[in-house]
Amino acid sequence: KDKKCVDSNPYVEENNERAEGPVMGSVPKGKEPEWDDNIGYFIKKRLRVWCRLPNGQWGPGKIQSTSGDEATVSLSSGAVVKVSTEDLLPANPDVLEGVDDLIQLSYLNEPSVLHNVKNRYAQGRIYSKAGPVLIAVNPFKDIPIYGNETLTSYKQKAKDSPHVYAIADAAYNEMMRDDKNQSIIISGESGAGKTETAKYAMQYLAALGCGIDGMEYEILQTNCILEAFGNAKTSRNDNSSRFGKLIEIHFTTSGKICGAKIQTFLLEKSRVVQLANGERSYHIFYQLCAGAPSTLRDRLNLKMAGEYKYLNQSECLVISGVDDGMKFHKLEEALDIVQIRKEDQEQAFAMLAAVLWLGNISFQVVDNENHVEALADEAVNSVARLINCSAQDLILALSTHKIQAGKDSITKKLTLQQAIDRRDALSKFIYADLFEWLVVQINKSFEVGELITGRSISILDIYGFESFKNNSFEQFCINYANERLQQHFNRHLFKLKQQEYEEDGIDWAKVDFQDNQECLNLFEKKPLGLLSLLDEESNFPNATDLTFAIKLKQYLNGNPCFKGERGRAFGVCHYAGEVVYDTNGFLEKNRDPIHSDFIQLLSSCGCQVLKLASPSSQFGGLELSMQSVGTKFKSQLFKLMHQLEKTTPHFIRCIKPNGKQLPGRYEDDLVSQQFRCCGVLEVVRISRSGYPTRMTHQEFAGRYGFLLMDTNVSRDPLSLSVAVLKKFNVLPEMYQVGYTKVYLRMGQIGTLEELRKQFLRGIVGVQRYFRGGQA
Ligand code: AD9
Ligand code: MG
Repeated sequence: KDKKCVDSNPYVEENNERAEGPVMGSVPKGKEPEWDDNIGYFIKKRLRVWCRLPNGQWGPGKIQSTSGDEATVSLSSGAVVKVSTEDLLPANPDVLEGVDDLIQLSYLNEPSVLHNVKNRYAQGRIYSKAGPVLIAVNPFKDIPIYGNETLTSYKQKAKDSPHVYAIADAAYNEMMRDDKNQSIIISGESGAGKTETAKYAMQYLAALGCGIDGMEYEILQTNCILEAFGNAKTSRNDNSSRFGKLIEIHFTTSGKICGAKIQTFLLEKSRVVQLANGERSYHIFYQLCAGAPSTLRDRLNLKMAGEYKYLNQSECLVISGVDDGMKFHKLEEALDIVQIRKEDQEQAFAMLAAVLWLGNISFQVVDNENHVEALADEAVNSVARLINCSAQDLILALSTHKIQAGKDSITKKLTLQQAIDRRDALSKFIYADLFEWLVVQINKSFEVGELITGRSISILDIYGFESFKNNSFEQFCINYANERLQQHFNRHLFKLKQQEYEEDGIDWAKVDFQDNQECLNLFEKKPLGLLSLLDEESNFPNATDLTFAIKLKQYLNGNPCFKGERGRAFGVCHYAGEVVYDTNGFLEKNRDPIHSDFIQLLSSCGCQVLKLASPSSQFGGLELSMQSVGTKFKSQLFKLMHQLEKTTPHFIRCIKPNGKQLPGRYEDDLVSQQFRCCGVLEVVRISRSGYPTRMTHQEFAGRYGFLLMDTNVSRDPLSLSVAVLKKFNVLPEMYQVGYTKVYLRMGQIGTLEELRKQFLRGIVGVQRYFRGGQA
């Protein structure tokens, strides 16, 4: 086997300094052998270094002297400090200040990468590249880098600096060129800018693919609708998406938008009934209360937001700078544009009002066993009228529980807590169902006639990794989804590339990236994985959140990704760090019961916008209770991953520079933690040390072999390829020869192509190259 090993580091600069810097994460505390050898050089040339300060951050300085493992460093602040050489890392020369792509940096250590992105951010350049990945740092203010003018520059290739437009442009062009579906996968923490970024990507695609009946304009309107019903103010983001979203845009053969499809994931239902202080429920409630015209208010018996318990419980009714009333008018327009009929709109608003009134229903004790009954007041009467049932039926459904025992049914009264839980379950059910209905309606209006394969671009905007002080079932699901997405990212950027090199016998400096398969197994394995055990426990009538936690510890304690914590808690070692979950509420949230009494009630009310109640409903009570929330989410996620596997992915990592949603504030710690979570540095290293051009020996020999004009060379493609590379003096560090392919560094193929062109044109005699080998 003709396997050629080359010098492992081709990036040798003029002054012979080692260019390949250490990669964060692979070497603890920044220690790197070559760096030790280079310190002397840095002293001599008075080059800048990064020095780890006592507070853990990195500051720029220059080494004055070293003795043993200690160095004296003068910091740019003027202070002189003595530090261990382990706390020093090489800094990049000034000429590389603020490069577009982190790959261009000579030294790729953590402070260098952070500094580069920070430097750009300070100049309003919020986008950078890390190899194929776009990094977007949230500016938290309007910057003039969007809109028609910029859009046109990217379209005409007049601009090519990193931008979400450039990513959308690449996706579109690759789709047109390869007839292959594309995806733009946007991830990041809450408030990092995913949804805004997704909107800009859609805006660009709409501009490129405009043509058919203004459909692109209608598609953009969906954002307004989905945000009204699916976004809310949280402590992290005034407009936080509480659901995951995949929007698939379809194009014709000529590249015009011809349809779209939206899929949503895991709407946070609990927000409808329960709010943390300072947070809000879904925007739509406040918009409706503030903006509904008086006739509608009368028909729905609508009050101001502050009068509803579901909304006033968190003491936060408005968002500064947001006019909910005006937003309501925008929403109505958008609903018209996506062709939702006026009567359906009104039905939807009626369901919202019903949910609000449900929250105001109160209960009174009716016997000495503390059983309760709903009060027949304005709240009950309003709900009954809005969902079109009798007040008596509603009171019965809210206050009693019918149990089927053989052919007979027994009616049991409820305690206060049971009744409140049931009422809230009904509210959550109605809201979630309404949300689903809305998505179905939107999809109907964008239905694609005949699908053309390979002509779609999907944009995924999904909640990023979450780790709070108290983590519940929602974080559990969200982080599980992120674990899956991370694997997808790994697969594409690391595994596939690395595997390909290894299979072809290429000398490939292994890159230390975390494979998270083990963590995924912890979630998915049957029967002893988190989700299976949760389902099993959810099916036991007597199980509690505590018995669930005990069971987990009993079966999973040996798993390296699992951490048994005290009491009801357990920990999972995610790729982005360890998260402790509190199992409080897990079983109930996973079961998500909708009681048969409600099913009966709602199915008799004939409301068009509720799935349960619509005539085409395929939901019998049984089917509803079949799948747990966890299992349903898992299969949705599998379907999503399967769909994404079939696309060429483009990744955007959104970064939140501070936790206060403030412009101009860049917190090093927060950013570096996010860089670590999304593997930015590893990506840079892989992309740079890679060989972007690869051709099979057949292709290579077929294309360039004739340039040899030498019949003595063996005719097998591999030998021909080697002969071509030698003959034309391609430097040994610029290529590798694998079992099946030739791998070339950036720029090499251009030189060979030029030779070939000239030869074919006969302008220059090929003989010349036999001697000098220079073009
Ligand atoms: V969450 O996971 O849904 O809670 P996102 O979606 O990551 O979150 P979002 O896109 O909603 O964050 O951005 C948060 C806020 O940052 C926006 O409301 C804007 O005020 C701000 N933002 C984000 N991106 C940009 C931008 N490119 N230009 C200006 C921006 N402001
Ligand atoms: Mg969002």
